[in-house]
Amino acid sequence: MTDMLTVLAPDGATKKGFEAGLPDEELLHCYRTMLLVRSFDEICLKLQRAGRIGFSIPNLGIEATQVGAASALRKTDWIFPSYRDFGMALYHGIPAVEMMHNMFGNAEDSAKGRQMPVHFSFVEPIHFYSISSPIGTHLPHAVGAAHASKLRGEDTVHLVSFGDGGTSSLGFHSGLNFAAVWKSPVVFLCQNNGYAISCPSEQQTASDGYAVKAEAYGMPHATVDGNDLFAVRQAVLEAAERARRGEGPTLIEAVTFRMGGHSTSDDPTKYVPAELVEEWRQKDPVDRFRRFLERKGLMTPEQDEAMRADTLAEIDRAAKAAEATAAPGLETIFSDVFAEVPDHIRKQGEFLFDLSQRRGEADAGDGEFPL
Ligand SMILES: Cc1ncc(C[n+]2csc(CCOP(=O)(O)OP(=O)(O)O)c2C)c(N)n1
Repeated sequence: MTDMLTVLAPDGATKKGFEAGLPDEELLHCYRTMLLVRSFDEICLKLQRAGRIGFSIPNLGIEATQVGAASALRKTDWIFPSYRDFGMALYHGIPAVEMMHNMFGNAEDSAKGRQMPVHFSFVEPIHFYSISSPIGTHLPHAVGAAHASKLRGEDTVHLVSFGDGGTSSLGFHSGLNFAAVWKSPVVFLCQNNGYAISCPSEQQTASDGYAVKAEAYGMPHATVDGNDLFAVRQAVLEAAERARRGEGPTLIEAVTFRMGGHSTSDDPTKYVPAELVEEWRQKDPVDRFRRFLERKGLMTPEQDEAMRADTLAEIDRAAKAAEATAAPGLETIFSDVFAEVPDHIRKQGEFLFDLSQRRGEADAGDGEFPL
């Protein structure tokens, strides 16, 4: 593999001469965001096991990649996330409750309960494009959006994040090819977390890593330690600056490891050797960053404990509020598609509302057209 950029050692020491270039409160915000992601995971796992939500995606081990990358972006930039990018949303101030509304698919969910859980989409405070389940389809979308913004004369960067498995998709090829030819302002962030569900990297590609694939498209690339928040941040900052200067896209490979299951439907003990998980636990991105903060005098064990309790309470409140929010109205099944509801859809709607009313499930007023 090509040289991998690392700044922060597992014991929290940084390379000689390294300057984080971030104020103390920003460093603490990065750490708190990673703790929020862990709390979100923990609570969602319990909710899913208790049958109160249908599904969730764990992020354990990937937090520094998400937060390091997000910290290098401006609020005016666009994020085209994978389904394992909770930290990017939380870092930019998307309230946890907004994400929980999606997990419960309730009336406050930005997709009105029509999406799977974890398929967040937000417009404010950062443009967070809807997560799509089909692997790799969002890469050409990001390139199209970036090209449009370039034509408008903006200096917006579009970061698109995907897994190692995503590099085997058609979207990866067409996305990278178009972006390089058009010099689109895109940062391609490949999160190489070792596995695509149960498919290990050595069965995913015969290349020497994933970053090198950029050479075939005529695009610069970088390989970074994905468990090192500063390394990811530095690579994304450089790629974003290049994009803003009009010099086009970059492919970054963040080498990291998913220490949990692919999703709540997965059992990784069936295919991930326990020794490998233990090896990566020693490089845990959250512990690493905490040790850095401790060395800098910004965090004591007591403060850490208090912050952990605080983030867990914040996510718990968010989950309770979302669970207490009503389900989307019946009419949302039919709304937002046609300006004028066609006759056959109207008939189906009337049949459904009538049935629901007879069963005592619909509220008065539900089902009034036009929707
Ligand atoms: C086009 C397509 N093929 C297959 C799947 C099923 N699938 C869901 S996630 C996944 C693995 C993706 O792995 P990777 O891109 O490495 O991301 P990671 O889950 O490791 O973050 C697959 C094959 C899918 N969602 N879309």
